[in-house]
Amino acid sequence: MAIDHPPLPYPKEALAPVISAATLEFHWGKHHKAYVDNANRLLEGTPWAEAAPEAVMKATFGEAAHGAIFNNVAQAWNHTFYWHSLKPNGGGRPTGPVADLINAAWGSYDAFAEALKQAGIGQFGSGWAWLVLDGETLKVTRTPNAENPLVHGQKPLLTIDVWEHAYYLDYQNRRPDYLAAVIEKLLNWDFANANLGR
Ligand code: MN3
Repeated sequence: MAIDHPPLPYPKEALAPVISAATLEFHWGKHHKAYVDNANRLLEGTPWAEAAPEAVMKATFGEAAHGAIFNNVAQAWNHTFYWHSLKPNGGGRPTGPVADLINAAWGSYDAFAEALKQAGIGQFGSGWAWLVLDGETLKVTRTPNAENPLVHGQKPLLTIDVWEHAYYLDYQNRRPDYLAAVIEKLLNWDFANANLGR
């Protein structure tokens, strides 16, 4: 199964001013595309050439000999998931079943939002902040580099990219400001509910 580079689910200008068209032009058009191209090149001729990306991630995670395959396949997956984790005029309080699970886990939306922001701030260097389903409970987690919660048996519901290329053109070094704005204005709760699947 070739790894694909799907179009953004909205126009490049649609997330401004939180995330500019220039950031999406580079982030989706160059960074994400490079991961997809590298993943397909690296997978060619391996036992995983026809495998689903989730299966490739689980098979190669933590295997030093397959580090490049894991990194590029996971980065391709993570970026597609990230684009869908955002939407124009999103953010703020969740709706649907995920709202009840957030209240059960954190007591309030505000406590959840702060936990997600702190996960992104606390990820030293490159990585991701996630909302995941772990068993029957929602958790906020963070992963370094390309790592994806699927390899730990968790189900991703939403993610925020905290690599510098995600925010540097718009926020320079102000990662907390980027996180706050994305959480307040862009998170796609419809996508979170669809991933929750209940
Ligand atoms: Mn990125």
